[in-house]
Amino acid sequence: MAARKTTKKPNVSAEELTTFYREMLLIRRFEEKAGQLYGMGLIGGFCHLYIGQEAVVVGLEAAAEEGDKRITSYRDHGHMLACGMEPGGVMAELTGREGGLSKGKGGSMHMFSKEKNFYGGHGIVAAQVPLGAGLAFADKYKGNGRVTFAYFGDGAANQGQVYETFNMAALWDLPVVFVIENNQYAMGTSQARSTSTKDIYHRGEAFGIPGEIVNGMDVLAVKEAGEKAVAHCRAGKGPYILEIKTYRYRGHSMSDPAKYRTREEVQKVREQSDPIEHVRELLLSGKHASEDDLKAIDKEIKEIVNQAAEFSKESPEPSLDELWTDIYA
Ligand SMILES: Cc1ncc(C[n+]2csc(CCOP(=O)(O)OP(=O)(O)O)c2C)c(N)n1
Ligand SMILES: [Mg+2]
Repeated sequence: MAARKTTKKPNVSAEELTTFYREMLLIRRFEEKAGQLYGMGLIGGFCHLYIGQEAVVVGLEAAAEEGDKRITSYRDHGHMLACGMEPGGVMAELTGREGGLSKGKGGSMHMFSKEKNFYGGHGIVAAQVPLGAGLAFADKYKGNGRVTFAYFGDGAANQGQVYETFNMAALWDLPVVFVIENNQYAMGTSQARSTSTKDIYHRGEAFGIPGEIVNGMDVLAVKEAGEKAVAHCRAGKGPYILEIKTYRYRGHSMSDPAKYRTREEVQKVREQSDPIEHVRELLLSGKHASEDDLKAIDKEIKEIVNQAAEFSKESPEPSLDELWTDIYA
């Protein structure tokens, strides 16, 4: 686990730091609320929380431009919030209600937004990787200069289809950033038990795809690496791999007893590397914000999340007529 301390002085404005703080906090509070609603029986099925990994998606979104695309796994709520999808629509989808982004018919793992270029939300491990390359292929074909971020986990990185995709993406110089969110665990297996090497991005070398390791607990480091990767893709040089070392604080999903690691391990990361605490410290030590300013932001975010939760409870169940809409048959 990379420590959160940055050695160099951050080259970032107060405004941008505050935005990072706000965006990461929104994801954290949203996920905590989702956890509560799940505990109350208001969310059914699977629910994979993103707590601890917030700096990954917030940093990369800061490197993205209008029209760039993103696609990810089932651990997707943070990605949706970070690209600007409505918290109420996401939460109402979790509770399976009409106001949800998939009209309450998709749930936690299946949401999309054409407007925000968010292509899901995929429950099959690694399935989003070839789909992401397909999105990049379309953009290359159209010559529109867009880049796709294809996110996947350390566990997913052991799937064969990832390497078939690497081959084609490199062969055709596709503008895709492969983002390995290495949170050190798959469903119930640590990376050490399942993966032959400590670092995964090296596997790109076999296909001629460059890549690097990034400290995923430092949003500034993520943004910087993201900009480099995006510039590489936009210059027509083909794919790039970012292996972002991060950590998930909660279980794999809400039903995971997490017996494969100790509470102390989780506590240590929370205390020493928390990505939100990192930005909070930068804001305070740089005198960009006072404790009161941050309290006001906390209050504002809490209000947004409470409203999303209210909406997700009040929105009605989908009508039976909806059973036959949005299907191929
Ligand atoms: C093809 C396939 N195999 C197995 C599963 C069950 N499964 C769901 S998530 C997961 C682990 C994936 O771990 P990782 O890629 O590290 O992502 P993380 O959950 O850590 O974000 C597994 C094995 C699945 N959904 N799809
Ligand atoms: Mg993982």
